Amino acid sequence: MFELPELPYGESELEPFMSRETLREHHGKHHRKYVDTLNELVAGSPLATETLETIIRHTAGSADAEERKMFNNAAQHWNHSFFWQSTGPGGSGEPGPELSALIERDLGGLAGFHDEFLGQASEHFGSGWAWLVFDGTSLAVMTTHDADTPLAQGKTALLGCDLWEHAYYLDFQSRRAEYLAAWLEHLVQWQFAEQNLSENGHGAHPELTFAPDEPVAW
Ligand code: MN3
Repeated sequence: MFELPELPYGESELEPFMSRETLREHHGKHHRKYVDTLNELVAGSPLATETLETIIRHTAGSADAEERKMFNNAAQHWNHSFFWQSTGPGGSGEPGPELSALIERDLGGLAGFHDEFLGQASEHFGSGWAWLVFDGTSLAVMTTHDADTPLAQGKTALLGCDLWEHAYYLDFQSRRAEYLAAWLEHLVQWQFAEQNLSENGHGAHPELTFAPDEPVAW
């Protein structure tokens, strides 16, 4: 059984940038629903004992309607778990030297990263996610639609931010750019990005990190 990971901080600790009400809805209801639905869908299926990452890779791009549902819920579980770790109190500031050097080389420094991230994420049409990724050679900013995830595209995610309206509507109404600016300036956990780069950034694919019956690592 997959489980909803606990938030690595208290529900009020991201205020005023992300409210307790938002986290209660977003983590406690939206994310929980993806986990519950995923468990229902995999029960009794050949994928029941597989890891989350294997389920995502196996069902990505499937034409089968049941597998599409499984992909959507598995990827949303993965994306949200990743988002909670990308986000935290006392965030932003500057990444360490290795990641800073890559950001300088590939994105024109932290200001360039902010511009690119804010631009792509603001303009992304509809629901989805914004990411900082490493493709084995260089860093890039990208967005994915709906539940889609860099994991399914063979890219290493370093940071991820939820662009679904449920992520910001209670705090910012429809002002997505304000939500993104607050996230970039106050909540980004560069240590998490560095950890992802050092653990997964040197190969083409991130390694499998947890099995269904193990406690979720994040
Ligand atoms: Mn969400």
